Amino acid sequence: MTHDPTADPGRDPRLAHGWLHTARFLTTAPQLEHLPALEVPEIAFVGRSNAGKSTAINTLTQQKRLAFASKTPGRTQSINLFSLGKQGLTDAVLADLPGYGYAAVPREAKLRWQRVMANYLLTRPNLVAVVLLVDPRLGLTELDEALLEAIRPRVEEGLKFLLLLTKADKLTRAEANKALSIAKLQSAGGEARLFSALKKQGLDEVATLLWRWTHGPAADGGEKEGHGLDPEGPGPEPEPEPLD
Ligand SMILES: Nc1nc2c(ncn2[C@@H]2O[C@H](COP(=O)(O)OP(=O)(O)OP(=O)(O)O)[C@@H](O)[C@H]2O)c(=O)[nH]1
Ligand SMILES: [Mg+2]
Repeated sequence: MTHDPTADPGRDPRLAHGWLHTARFLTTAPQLEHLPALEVPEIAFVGRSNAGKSTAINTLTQQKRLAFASKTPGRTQSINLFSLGKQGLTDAVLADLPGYGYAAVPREAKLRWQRVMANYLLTRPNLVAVVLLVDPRLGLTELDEALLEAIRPRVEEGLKFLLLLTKADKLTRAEANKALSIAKLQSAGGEARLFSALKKQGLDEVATLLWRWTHGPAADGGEKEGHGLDPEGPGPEPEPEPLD
């Protein structure tokens, strides 16, 4: 099958999983200005702390400890990039972002992280897609809504968007269906899917979608000039403590 020249990882989940399995750590960036300028398409995994971002990345790439997942909220504290691509050739990048909304984080750090993340989502030139992970038992929180509002103009300009309902294993079938219908309305122009790392639910759909997003006609992220990470300059960046 893998030798079939017509084989398309955008449709064949086995091929998409093979591609995702090539994921390897690229770099970690405590601040935006530490992110390397990249030409390949990038997909960001965002959401509140503990939503399951790192676990989703590990599950999708079939690697146990690629991204740091933990019961302790706030585990991911920097932007971590992972390269994808066969034969060592990077054709896409996944970004695992620190979660937001973790109550124990001081207000100052929270505000700073919100600013960093908004900057990242609005200005990262090679960003082609955003996966917003939401625990359907909590629904969209105020911060999720704010993030959606912030990226809406970019979604209208072609940024791909997926509202991923995580930990679907915690819901009954009826609850899951209801959560999915609500999420479809909330995703405003984007996609919505149920996902469970535990039950391996939704993996095929998400894997093929990630491939199509990074290999489709609009996968170059549009503007390629400059790094464009922070048009207003880095500004004062205080203490390097946890971002979320
Ligand atoms: N039942 C269940 N638990 C999950 C699932 N996905 C993640 N979890 C659990 O949720 C907790 C948080 O997962 P993480 O992947 O670390 O969450 P995160 O969004 O990366 O969190 P931060 O890095 O703090 O932003 C861990 O205890 C995971 O085992 C799932 O699909 N089902
Ligand atoms: Mg994490």
